Amino acid sequence: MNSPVSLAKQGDVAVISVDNPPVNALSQAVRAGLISCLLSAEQDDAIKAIVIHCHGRTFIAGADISEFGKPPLTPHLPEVLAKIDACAKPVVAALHGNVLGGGFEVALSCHYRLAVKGTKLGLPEVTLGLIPGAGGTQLLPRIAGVERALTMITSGKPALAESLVDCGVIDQLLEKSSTDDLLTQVISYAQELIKQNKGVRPTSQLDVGKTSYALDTFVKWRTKLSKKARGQQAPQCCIDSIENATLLPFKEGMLKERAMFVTCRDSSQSRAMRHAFFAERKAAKLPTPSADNPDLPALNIDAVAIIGAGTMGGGIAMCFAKAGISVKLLEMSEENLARGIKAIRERYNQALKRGLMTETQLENCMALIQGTCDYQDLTDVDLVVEAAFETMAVKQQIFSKLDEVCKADVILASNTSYLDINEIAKATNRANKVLGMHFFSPANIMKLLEVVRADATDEQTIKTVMALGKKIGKITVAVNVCYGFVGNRMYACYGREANLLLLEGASPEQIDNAMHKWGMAMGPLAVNDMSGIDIAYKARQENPNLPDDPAYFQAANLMVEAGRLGQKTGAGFYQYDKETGRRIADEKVLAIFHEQANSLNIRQRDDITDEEIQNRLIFALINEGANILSEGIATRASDIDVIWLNGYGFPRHLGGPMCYADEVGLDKVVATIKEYQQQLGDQYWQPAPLLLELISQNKKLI
Ligand code: T1G
Repeated sequence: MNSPVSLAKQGDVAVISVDNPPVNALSQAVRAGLISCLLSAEQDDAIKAIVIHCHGRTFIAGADISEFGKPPLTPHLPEVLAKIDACAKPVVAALHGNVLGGGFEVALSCHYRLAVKGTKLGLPEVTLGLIPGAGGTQLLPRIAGVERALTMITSGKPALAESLVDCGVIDQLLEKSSTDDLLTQVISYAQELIKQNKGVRPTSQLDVGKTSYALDTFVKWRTKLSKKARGQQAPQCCIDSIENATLLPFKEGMLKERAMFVTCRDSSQSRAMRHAFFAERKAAKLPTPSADNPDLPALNIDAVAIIGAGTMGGGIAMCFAKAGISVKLLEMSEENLARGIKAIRERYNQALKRGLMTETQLENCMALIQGTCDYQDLTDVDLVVEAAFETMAVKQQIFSKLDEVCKADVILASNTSYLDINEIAKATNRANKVLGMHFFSPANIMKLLEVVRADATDEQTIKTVMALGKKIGKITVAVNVCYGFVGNRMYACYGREANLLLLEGASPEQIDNAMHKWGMAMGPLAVNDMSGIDIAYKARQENPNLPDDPAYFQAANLMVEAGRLGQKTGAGFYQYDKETGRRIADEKVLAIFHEQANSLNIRQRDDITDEEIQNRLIFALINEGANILSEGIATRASDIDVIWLNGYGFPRHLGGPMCYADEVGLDKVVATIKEYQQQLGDQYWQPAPLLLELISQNKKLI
């Protein structure tokens, strides 16, 4: 089979070209090809300098992640980089696109680096539960200094080439051009090196520079990341390995880095985070055969309308404007419209203050958002997202009006969190163009978009909206209709158990602390207080199929009925300090729950453990997720993980509820569910048939 790496000569410059689409990942063939071509060029006396470049849209974007978890293949990447570093002739990297992970390590091992403006360079290994495994923690500090290395490696965030010139990572920036132009310019640079007799610059021989960082740097970074990346192993290993670069000779630092990389690579946290990486990309692909049908292309969406300029409607409008799509924002009154547009500008200003957008970008986004109170202004849009009140009557009225004024092929989407899209579609004569686009609050921040296919939704509509979701920067998952679709249906089970535990004697802080200790960013009751306990309360009022159980979400109902809606009323499951907004445990709620428990004959217990809280909330998620899979509401277990990782803050280093269930062991999950069935009854704790089936076949969910 042809090697993805080839060698050519331009005069006295050797050109090593990598061509391994789609991202020139460092597969075994690429690693072997690099070594072979490098040795040939090094042994060729006619060659005075060597250039490494890549075909396609990017320089090497990293190791081939799909090889992890399989028996490692030689040559290992550190061996390749050692040969580049030690090469007797100057090696120049020609960089474009996304120079990430092992790709950046290849570049750092080269003696010179030229990059097209806009090139992104980074070491994202930590986002996969890894540390750079081919010298990144030893090379980057030697070129860019300790602080820059700590920032880039522990965050995993790439930096633009323009910002890496001063610190010496990039030797020359080149104008945006084609890959060929880039190569021509880099060859000229190499020829200049030869003319000026500029030789090799092995990075490994650079000194980290003892004065380039404060003595308490590593202590400070360990403390910071123990909070910011709580429970994660890889960020701490990154710090340890970068500190080794300041303490040990290069070779020893490399050996210790490799050992830590292997430990991380073989950890459950990295397996979970690599699963998340591929699951998100798989979710973007429709599981239907028409997904690749060229006769059914996704439609162009150049102009949209958003119905409702409230928190959700405004956030959704921001997503489209940020992607350069014009937005008609419709409200029922000029006053509501003005308030909504003002709120949008304020939220964009927050992004500006955080350096996430420029003043020009902000004004361009605002210019793309046109307010109106007249449906007649919507006749030229390609798609509408309705984000109005969460009642079926209101939505059907809006969809009927939209059906009247919009062009025949316009897609009509609802942002409903729970309601039946099939019922909404009945208000139109275009049910094939109606579906759900369920955004998560705040819509301009949260990455998840559930694309809800109704019975009559046609393939082209689904395909169009899946592509549109990616265009506006969302992680999209196609799901089918049921109450609450996938995420919220599972979230109701999670919240149900939290509410029942309150009536059984656990306090809000015990439940929240247990879930925080388990890995959730915030406990369920603090989250309820933050978003408003009345939101789900109103949804339950609209739900005709509530379980026949007077205790169901009764703790939350009592809070709402007592006017304790959460932070917005100064009290909910907790009290909130008027000055600081700080959350304070409130004995009053315990008395309310105790009284309710007595009236419902629920035995209050003082032996509720953190483990019981954690298992009841998380195994309730797992069990409902398995039922959702059996019913075909979600088509892949990995899709359910993508929803929970990106919509509900499930810890990424645990991979999502389905991945976590496999890690715990389905037999243990089911055995615990059976214990709850004995202890708490059949109503909520019947093991999902799919779990039983997988155990009998010795299979897993993922
Ligand atoms: N390995 C294998 N496949 C990869 C890959 C990789 N590193 N990166 C992308 N793909 C596949 C992806 O699954 C998809 O496949 C297709 O390429 C397009 O990807 C030794 C140990 C580069 C910014 O973490 O961030 O190096 O679905 O849809 O939106 O120290 O891909 O088409 O079949 O994401 O244009 C470090 C991961 C690895 C970079 C492009 N590198 N990739 O985004 O395309 S660890 C990374 C990305 C490492 C060293 C360590 C993005 C991208 P399919 P895509 P995109």
